[in-house]
Amino acid sequence: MTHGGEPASAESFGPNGEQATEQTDVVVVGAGFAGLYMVHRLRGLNLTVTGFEAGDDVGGTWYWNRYPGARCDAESLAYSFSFSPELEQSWTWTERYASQPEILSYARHVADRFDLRRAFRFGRRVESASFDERAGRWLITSSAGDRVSARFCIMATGCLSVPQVPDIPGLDDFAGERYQASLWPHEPVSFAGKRVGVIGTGSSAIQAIPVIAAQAERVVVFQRTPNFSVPARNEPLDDAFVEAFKRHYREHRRLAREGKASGFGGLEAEPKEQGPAVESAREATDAELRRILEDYWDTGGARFIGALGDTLLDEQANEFVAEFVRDKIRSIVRDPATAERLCPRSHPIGTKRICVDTGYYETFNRDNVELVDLTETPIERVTGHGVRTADGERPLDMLILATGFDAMTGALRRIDIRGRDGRALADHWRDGPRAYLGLAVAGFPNLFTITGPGSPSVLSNMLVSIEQHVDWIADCLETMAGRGAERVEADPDAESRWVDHVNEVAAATLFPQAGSWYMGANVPGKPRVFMPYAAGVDPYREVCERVAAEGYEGFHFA
Ligand code: N01
Repeated sequence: MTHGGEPASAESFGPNGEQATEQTDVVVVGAGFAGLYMVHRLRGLNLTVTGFEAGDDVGGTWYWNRYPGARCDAESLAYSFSFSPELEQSWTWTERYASQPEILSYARHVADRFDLRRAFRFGRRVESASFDERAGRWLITSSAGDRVSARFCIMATGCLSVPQVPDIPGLDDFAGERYQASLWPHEPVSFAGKRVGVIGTGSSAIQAIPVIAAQAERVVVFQRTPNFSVPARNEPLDDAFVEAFKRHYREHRRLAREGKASGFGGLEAEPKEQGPAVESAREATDAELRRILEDYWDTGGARFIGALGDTLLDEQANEFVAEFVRDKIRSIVRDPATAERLCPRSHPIGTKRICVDTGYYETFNRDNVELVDLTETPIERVTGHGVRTADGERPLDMLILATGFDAMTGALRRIDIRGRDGRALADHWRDGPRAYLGLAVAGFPNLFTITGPGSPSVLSNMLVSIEQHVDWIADCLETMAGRGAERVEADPDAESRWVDHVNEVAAATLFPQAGSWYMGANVPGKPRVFMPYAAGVDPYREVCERVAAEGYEGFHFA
């Protein structure tokens, strides 16, 4: 493997006549967990790799999202690589849900341990990738002027990596400190003695607000849509628990791969399947259902949403669970009017990503925290010194935008990706993303997307899905080498059938009822299509394995 490409041969031309200055076997875009493991596997195939990463170091989402309180909502022992038993035995997590700094340290440790950094060029954003039909190669260009010719281009660009900046009048007039949660500075930010405004109440804000409120003079939360949140019950990991868990690590990993223990709460040292307590809310009395929910609430974590097997399928079951959480909010928040404003009513629970918090609702009992309901008093504009809503201006020293991401497709669409005949991916995806298995796109040979749209991705433990995709891609490249094939491309019909299937699965759930980022609804003009594959990681993995076993059904090799 090389970290620099080799000098390009004279044939390496881009479609517009540009010439590559170097060549490599594979370009990998992104040095998050997906890019790191992809490089590791490619190295095992004896392929030369050139990686690009916009950040100055590895870590991806955990490099950028350093806002106060940032931590994972999957349990550390499960949100980690399984490919190396030595790695999983030697690394020690300190908390049930790891904080951002700890996960970033882990990513750095993995990069060092497997010598992955030297594959990457940091601080460079890939700007374009175009397939040169004649040469059968991709030409990849970067913000630093790189022009690399590669046989394969693998996008490890992340599902939530393009921040969404809201179009609020006057935003740029604000004279105080302004931060985007997902682009938090590397230097310490002090909240002491400051009046802090937070716009947004998704997972990021719900994690950050309690931490900021404990330090700031005053916090004003600008809420447009309340979200459902469940307690994390985070705690330090006990040595004896970790030791016992590690003794069974291989079995824990098997259950995770098969979607039987997702790691979204309630992991025990002994491996155990984690199915719903009842398949349907209709199987139990209301009192029994409440006892089940109480038990999941006490254990903590996002697996709460799976306590009843039909929460995301049946409106009545969903409303029962939603009302349970609303009652929790009413019991925690002392001011009844504030509690009601915090109660979500506009979407079924779980159809927007459930949030996992540490003391979020309790924070609204503090004297220094105010909730502004933007449905009652919308933002008129940001001024030089605060935010003006319909009921007046609130003076602020700091404004934090926790306004989400252009999810799933944003990172791919902002690169000018052109396949055969110069066709732009943005055009191919004009009405919503189209991809075969979320791995490959018809008309874009030798291009792979890790955890792309149409795969379980954001509905799963990302580390589990990343490893599955990387392994599948590596196996595919190995098969190609064995067959002497130079090119692999998804068949347009196979792609269409898969897209239809993904849509059918989503249509049978309550997911499409929410204006969520899963649906692209948070980005003006983005097509409303449910983007992840909602059938679960196990059925999905089986499809991918079957496709490979049947000679890569739906793919053309040339
Ligand atoms: O973003 P979001 P996020 N005026 O899109 C509001 C993952 N994640 O960064 O709902 C006022 O959920 C918007 O309001 P509305 C996780 O998958 C994981 O918080 O559009 N408000 C919403 O409240 C998560 O789901 C972890 O009405 C505006 C908020 O901004 C995903 O990332 C931690 C507005 C955006 O919420 C995204 O989470 C953090 C406007 N103009 C993130 N525009 C963990 O692992 C937007 N909003 C725990």
